[in-house]
Amino acid sequence: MLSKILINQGVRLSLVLASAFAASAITTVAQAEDTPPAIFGDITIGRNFAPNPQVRGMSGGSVPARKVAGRRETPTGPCTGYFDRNPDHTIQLTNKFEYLKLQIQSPADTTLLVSGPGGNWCNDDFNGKNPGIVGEWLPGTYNVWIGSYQRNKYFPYTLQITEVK
Ligand SMILES: [Ca+2]
Repeated sequence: MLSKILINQGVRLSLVLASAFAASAITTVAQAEDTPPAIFGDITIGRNFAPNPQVRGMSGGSVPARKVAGRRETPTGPCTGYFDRNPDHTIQLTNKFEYLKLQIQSPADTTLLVSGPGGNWCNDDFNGKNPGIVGEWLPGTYNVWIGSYQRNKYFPYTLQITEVK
């Protein structure tokens, strides 16, 4: 996890440097950029939440997904790839949702495990190579892991939650 955080800071630093460079070249560029989503951020949502929460992170780790999940297969998909031992995010739902969609966007092929009230759910390729989970969610705390296919290979991703079908 520590190495993932350090990599993230490196990525962020290079982005800051790149945008500073661009700003000096094009002086009219507005400085009021949107605040980027938190890295390894946690999410708390309740009824009628808005906007759709978004957090970032780095996928992967050294532990096979099936060991973290305690199984190879779940109703939402296979437990594949490698995770950290500790979750990348926690999500708190203050009420039940009849429908929520949690989706990952990454340039790499990533995997997903969500563990919370009612069980463990894995997924691999929900939308292209990006994993996601949709369905009914009970209130409570969920731990979320994002995995990579190769051990100790880290890839940037964005996690988003929406009620939009
Ligand atoms: Ca995948």
